[in-house]
Amino acid sequence: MKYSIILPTYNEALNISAMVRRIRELYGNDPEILIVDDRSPDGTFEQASALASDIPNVRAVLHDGPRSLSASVLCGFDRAQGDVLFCMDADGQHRPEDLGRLLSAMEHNDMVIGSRYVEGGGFAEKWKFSRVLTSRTAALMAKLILNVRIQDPMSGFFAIRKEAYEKVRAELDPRGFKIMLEILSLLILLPGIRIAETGIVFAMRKHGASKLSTHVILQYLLMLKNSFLKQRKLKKRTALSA
Ligand SMILES: Nc1nc2c(ncn2[C@@H]2O[C@H](COP(=O)(O)OP(=O)(O)O)[C@@H](O)[C@H]2O)c(=O)[nH]1
Ligand SMILES: [Mg+2]
Repeated sequence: MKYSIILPTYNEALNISAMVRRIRELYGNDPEILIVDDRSPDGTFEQASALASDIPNVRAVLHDGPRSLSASVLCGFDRAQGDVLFCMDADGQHRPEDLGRLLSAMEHNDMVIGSRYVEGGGFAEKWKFSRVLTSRTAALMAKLILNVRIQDPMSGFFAIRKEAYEKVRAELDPRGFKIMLEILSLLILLPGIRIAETGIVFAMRKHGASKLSTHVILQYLLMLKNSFLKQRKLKKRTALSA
């Protein structure tokens, strides 16, 4: 199976080389690796370009337009050449060790979600109770509002078949930061789509700081509302064509 790994970056100059090195230690030349940088001021793109010129199958892409995590992931997915597309954080929180299990699960599925809350999943180091509570509440809201029956729709570590991605591509909002959940909320409405969850262990960020700010909660609520409306539109369209 030809697969591509998309690593969105914003100020990950201290993490990106180690991440690419580790992926290659485990999987060699098999995956295409696309680093999609958002014009980081810390020199991440220069690092990514150096990696791309030294290593086969590594590509450095500069995302233009307003800075956005979702738009960067979409930019990577659109350019990737693999039949299976992975999305992973570049800061060390998503472990390359777990990718192999997601890849195996992709043999029989259209989308595989890396989950901290199923067997084999968890946290490498104890997370603050308040953070786990926020993550669980966000997941519960996604379940209630979007009917997404997945334990960990917030993990951000996932794989999808390019074919399945293309079916929902036109509906995706490039402004957000939870692209996995957005894709999932639309894919569950399509007939015959197989989705699975596989355990992943969330590690601590290696260097630097999280890019998420306080208004993410508001952004998240807006995203739920918009995804809910999109689901309604898609359901109506499907009912009309049935
Ligand atoms: N291209 C791009 N990458 C981003 C942006 N925000 C975050 N990232 C990357 O997305 C991944 C997850 O972001 P992070 O800040 O660690 O989120 P957290 O783990 O939820 O705290 C990391 O690889 C970041 O460098 C952005 O606006 N654009
Ligand atoms: Mg992180």
